[in-house]
Amino acid sequence: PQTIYLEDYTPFGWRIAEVHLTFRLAPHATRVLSRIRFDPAPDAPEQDFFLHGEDLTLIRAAIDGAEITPALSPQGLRCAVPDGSFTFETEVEIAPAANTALEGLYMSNGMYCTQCEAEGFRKITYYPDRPDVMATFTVRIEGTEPVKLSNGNPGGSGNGYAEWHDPWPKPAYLFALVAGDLVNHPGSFTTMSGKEVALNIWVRPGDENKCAWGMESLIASMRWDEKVYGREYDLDVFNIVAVDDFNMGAMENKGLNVFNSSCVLASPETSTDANFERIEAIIAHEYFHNWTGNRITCRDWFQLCLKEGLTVYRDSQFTSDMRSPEVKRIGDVIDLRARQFPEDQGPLSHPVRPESFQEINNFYTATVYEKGAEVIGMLKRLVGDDAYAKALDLYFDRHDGQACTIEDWLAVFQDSTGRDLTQFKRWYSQPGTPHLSVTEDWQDGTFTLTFAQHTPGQQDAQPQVLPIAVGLLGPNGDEVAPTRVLEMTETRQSFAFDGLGARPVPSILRGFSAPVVLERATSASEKSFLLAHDTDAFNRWEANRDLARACLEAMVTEGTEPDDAWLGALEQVVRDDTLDPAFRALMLALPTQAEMAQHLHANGVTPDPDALYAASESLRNAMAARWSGWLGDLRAACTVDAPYDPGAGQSGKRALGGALLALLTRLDGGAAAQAQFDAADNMTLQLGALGCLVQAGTEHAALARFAEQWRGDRLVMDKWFALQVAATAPENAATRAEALTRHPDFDWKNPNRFRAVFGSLAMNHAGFHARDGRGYRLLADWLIRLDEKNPQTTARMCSVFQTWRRYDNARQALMKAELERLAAKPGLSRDVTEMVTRLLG
Ligand code: DPP
Ligand code: ZN
Repeated sequence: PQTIYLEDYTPFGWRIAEVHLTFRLAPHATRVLSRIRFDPAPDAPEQDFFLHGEDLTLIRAAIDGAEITPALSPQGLRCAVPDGSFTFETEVEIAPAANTALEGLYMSNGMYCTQCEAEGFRKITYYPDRPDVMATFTVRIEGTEPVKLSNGNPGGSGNGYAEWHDPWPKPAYLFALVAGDLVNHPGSFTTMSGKEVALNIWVRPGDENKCAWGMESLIASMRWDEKVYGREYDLDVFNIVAVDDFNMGAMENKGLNVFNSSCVLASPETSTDANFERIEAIIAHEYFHNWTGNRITCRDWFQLCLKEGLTVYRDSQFTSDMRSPEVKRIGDVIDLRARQFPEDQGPLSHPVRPESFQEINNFYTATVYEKGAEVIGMLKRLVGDDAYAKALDLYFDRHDGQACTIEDWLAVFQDSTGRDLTQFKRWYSQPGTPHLSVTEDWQDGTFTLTFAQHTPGQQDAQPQVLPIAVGLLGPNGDEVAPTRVLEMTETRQSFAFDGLGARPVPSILRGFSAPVVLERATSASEKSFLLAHDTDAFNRWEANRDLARACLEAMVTEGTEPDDAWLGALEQVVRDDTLDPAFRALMLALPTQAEMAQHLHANGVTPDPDALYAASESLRNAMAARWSGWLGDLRAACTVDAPYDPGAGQSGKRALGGALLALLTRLDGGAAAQAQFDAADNMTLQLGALGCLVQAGTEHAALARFAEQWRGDRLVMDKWFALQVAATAPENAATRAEALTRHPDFDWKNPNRFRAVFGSLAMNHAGFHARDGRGYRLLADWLIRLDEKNPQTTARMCSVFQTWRRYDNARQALMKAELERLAAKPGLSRDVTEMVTRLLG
């Protein structure tokens, strides 16, 4: 496969004012007619006329009305064109019903839909399919489907046709078309300047009762973006469509967002609190893209973080405002460590702005998205909130309607703050997770912290700009120096705090102010002190997490008993009614076995998945036994006596109650869980109880009843598939996953269902890493099979092998053999070829 390089960028030789498209829909033979006016671009280098096009049957092509015979290749079309402006017309035929890759125009349950990001539009018609070519689109859809949607505002419609016009110039990746037998959940929003916008969530008949939350979240997002960023919506309508077969979470097509149904449909009976929160966040994310992504887009795909890092950052601000900022921050850091750290520290490591790729779909990663958002958070911490707000105003003013680069983004900050961001820019170009070590010194009332940074595995890494938020606590636990952001720019750098009466205890990297690994040799007693007293909620949680990791590490490597002192300190927090229940639930959650494997590996210890599983079980049993006196009462106190509400208040209580139930189950063999399961009137309680029963091994009847109750609900059945693989004992995981692949409802071509089984297998750490290699083999068998239908989802799932070099030689050999078996498969997709090559490289 060909490698594309950032440094090879050249602008397209023509400009497009307007695109006219006509679709004559038919499942196996859809005709797409396009008429495009091309004008020479004044500053572009001279070049051949080339349009992308893949899997298209060309019926006819013409320039200024005269038919031509262009040269065709599997990548596109080339032909001679006149010197000045000209009109280019094509008619192509495509087969959406045969499109299982779910890129371009495809069908899901009889409904037509599209996914064009990143390079799907070239599977619809011949076009310069690159984000820096922006044009207005006029679209006519002909077909018998009752609902026919595209971007922009509705135009004429009548018997068998509908027209749409999008007045905002956009790149082709934001094109969308949907047609089918759909029903809508309507809403409306009045913008800050008094414009009325019609809102709709379009779903399959039967799903109408699952749209209210999505609509509420959309309206909240629109209001928030006006209030916080001053951004107003710019069309007469905003449509969202739910699609069952979708590779990603959702897509921000202009005025017509398309969502994986799992990321928009919600009802209390069928969705958990976590689902509700995630839906709220994704609706916001896609809506926020209207400005950060659509009005201002990316020059090329290397700049993906320009829109994604910023939009993830914006959606995290939104969630913090809607819920608890502390809880959101802790959740984000858990997620960053679980998904981005392994990527950054393994063979898939790449900069936030990659410099080369073979298949861009492989770079929709946690590094581009989540580390990209961390970089924005650091920038804001460094320049301050007011300067950030000013810079964003300038960004929108200066670049509206343009396709931009990271250089443009940073120039806005440089120009509006006067700050030199040359060194800061390394965050976009240097891969790897920096490690930050710290030593301290105390003399004559002055406390000095000396930091050193280095990035393991990256020989060429230059020192990064690190905003290190630090506060100091006095011996009695009072804060003696409030949070101050230290700006570290050197490899080694000291910062002094003077005028102190007694040696303080430092609270370092508050709020996780930079995405680094903090290496600090602190005593357990100091961590317990921070756990008890830190005024920074994140660091309080972090102290607990450190203690939990240390405890599990000692249990695994030295065979010690669980740490009494820590459990005592943790108990205080968990039972402290003045604290947010959601925070207490997070404190109660142990590091996952995968997190422990990462931690041990960083400490030079080869992780043994079986030993990690055993230690985590025995720690949980010890917690349950030790706290048996109050677990039941505290759980009872978490009961919600009000109609279901997915907001932070109730869901925090249910989260704590659920964590306590999991411990109680270790004492009562599942009696309380069974009772909760039987009485549950919402999915959070029902699924939480079922998970406990699976863990206890007493789930048989409940699983059957659950399946009976929810047979007709695809999204709930995904949970049924996922839970039994994720929560079962490791020795059963692969067997169970394998058995589920033979279940009549295992529709493996549906990405959600495939991920339900195999994503969950990978999450069952000791089960996936079964010593005999069954887990690896089963997954590889299915990846080989799925690649023929859906390369994108297959490639995405390959990343579960990214940590393969952490494990013992025997497991490494087994994983390597499976990767080599995948690599050797004839006809392997470009997507998976690139992934496997990088994994093995
Ligand atoms: N651009 C999309 C998103 O992140 C990709 N699925 O929202
Ligand atoms: Zn996005």
